[in-house]
Amino acid sequence: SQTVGTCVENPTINAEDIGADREMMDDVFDTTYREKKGPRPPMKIVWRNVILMSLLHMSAVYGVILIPLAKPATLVWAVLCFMLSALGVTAGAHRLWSHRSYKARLPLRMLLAVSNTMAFQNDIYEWARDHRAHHKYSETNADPHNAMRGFFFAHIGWLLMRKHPDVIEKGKKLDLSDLHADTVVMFQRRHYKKLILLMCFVVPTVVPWYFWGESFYISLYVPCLLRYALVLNATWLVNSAAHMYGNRPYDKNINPRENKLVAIGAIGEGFHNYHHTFPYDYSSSEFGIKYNLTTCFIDLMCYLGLASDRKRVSKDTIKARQQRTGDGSHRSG
Ligand code: ST9
Ligand code: ZN
Ligand code: ZN
Repeated sequence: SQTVGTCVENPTINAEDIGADREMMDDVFDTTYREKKGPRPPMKIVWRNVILMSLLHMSAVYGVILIPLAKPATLVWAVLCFMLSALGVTAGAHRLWSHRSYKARLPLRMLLAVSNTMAFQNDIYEWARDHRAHHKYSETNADPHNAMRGFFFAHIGWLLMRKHPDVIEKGKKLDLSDLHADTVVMFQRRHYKKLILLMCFVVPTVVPWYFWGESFYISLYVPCLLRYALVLNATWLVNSAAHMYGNRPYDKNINPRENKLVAIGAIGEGFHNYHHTFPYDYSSSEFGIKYNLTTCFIDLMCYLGLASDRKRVSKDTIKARQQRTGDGSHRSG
């Protein structure tokens, strides 16, 4: 098959591998990009973020201690909030808005934006902009959570300091026209502060306290703060652990790996060697719904007529790629 676009320099990647017939292509790894020479600019720590993240994680530990005192309904609610916020990130910010791996009708986009706001991981626009940079300039200084800077930086460190200037310079050249054209994305961005206050903090806390008389502190520390910290860390593990530990059956030349534990915690987002090799696959994995609640959710939405155009990589393309560039650890299921 023919060699295309940014991959001209890499003869092992072909048109099917990158889904070259897509409308949005700025999540494809740019093999021509070279890290700039010279010393890294000084690290500028943002102490406000260090303090807030420390407080959040201390509150989460307190939340764990309170779990045995919580009412069963509160625990069910906490799990529901976890699932909703997680789907807002995986099915929403990630597979829909960053990669355009399927299409979603307005009611589903609204639901995903509400769930995404509950996850408070920056607005969808900013998340997708950073994420496209992460794929296109993967593991260079233009990747916001460049895993070459170590586990801590890739996990949380990148949110505690100013961005590397290369992130902003290369990020400004990304095609984000589809996000600008999405009224749901732009509405969420415009009203983000008010909306996170409501969806990430007020709703998770007030529901158990008001509807079944849970104590205010348990409502605040378990479904709100502990749940928020857990969703954040499950997400960050994709950037840290899944860029370091696991096999590389599809491309041994890149660092992202297949990590089943991360996949379970991140509801289907741990098959990261596959995902960086074929970023447009709506399942983010070769194996469909296996360990992949997000794929189950998108399939259900399709069944209900709220989603369509799920993009999938053909078995032949996967096989050819895995034989050409894989590390030999590929299994068929
Ligand atoms: C959070 C995000 O946690 C997590 C994302 C994880 C991604 C995971 C991906 C893995 C795959 C998916 C798996 C999902 C699994 C889910 C599992 C669920 C169970 N391009 O940022 P600023 C420009 S957030 C172009 O302030 P600083 C732009 O003009 C947690 N331009 O830079 C921008 O202005 P504007 C909660 C860019 O000053 C301006 O620069 N949130 C780009 O260096 C300034 O931008 C926090 O903790 C770009 N890429 O500050 C807040 N970037 O935006 C953390 C920037 O107006 N953030 N520009 O257009 C901050 O405080 C700051 O961003 C900072 C950097 C201090 C980190
Ligand atoms: Zn990655
Ligand atoms: Zn991705």
